[in-house]
Amino acid sequence: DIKGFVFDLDGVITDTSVFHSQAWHQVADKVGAPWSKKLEDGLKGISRMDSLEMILKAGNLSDKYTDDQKVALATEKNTNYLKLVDQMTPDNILPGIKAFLDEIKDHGYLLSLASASKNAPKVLEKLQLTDYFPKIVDPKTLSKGKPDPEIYLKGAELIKLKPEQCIGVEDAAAGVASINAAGETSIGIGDKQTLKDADINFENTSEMTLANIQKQMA
Ligand code: B16
Ligand code: MG
Repeated sequence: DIKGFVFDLDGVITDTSVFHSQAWHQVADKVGAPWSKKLEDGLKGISRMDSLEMILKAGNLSDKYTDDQKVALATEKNTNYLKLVDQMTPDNILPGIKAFLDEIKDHGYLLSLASASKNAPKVLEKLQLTDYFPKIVDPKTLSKGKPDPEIYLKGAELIKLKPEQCIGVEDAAAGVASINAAGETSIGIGDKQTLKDADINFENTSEMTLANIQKQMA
């Protein structure tokens, strides 16, 4: 029986995936790496330094920068990203998410957050959702990022549930792979083709209700 939900943040609870993309696009332009929809999608759920590596690789530029220069580029991206985060309000919560969080809380499900983002607590604060997530996986404690199962396994552990008692919710292919490898039920939000490995798919967040989930699990 399902007893809890492990949530991704960027692209599921809020539209920050657009901000991440915008800030990375600036870095790609700066270093002269080609930007594409495929690269943009591939960066979703991927840690900050791994994201930078993917961008540099796309432009065959990995060897052109020292480690210090790479850290500087990633820091610049984060500074630009945080400027966008600073302007966020609860209006940036994606449609239906607040209602869904209330619905699952009312039904006694447990909740945790499995975001790769080191900025997750700050984003939750901006959205005024901090109280919904007393349990947050600290990405600094991870040895491997998504698609490795570690982050979703920790999300379940934090709420003292077995993976098979949890549903993971994701907008990224790497995240769905992580949920599946952890042995949880996966919900993919967004393009069905990109998220074809998800057990349950919703085109957008407003479709995510307990009734719709039960329909798809039956
Ligand atoms: P930061 P999620 C991920 O968050 C984002 O999707 C990804 O684009 C970002 O690079 C990563 O967090 C790290 O974020 O630079 O803020 O630590 O989708 O796992 O909630
Ligand atoms: Mg995401």
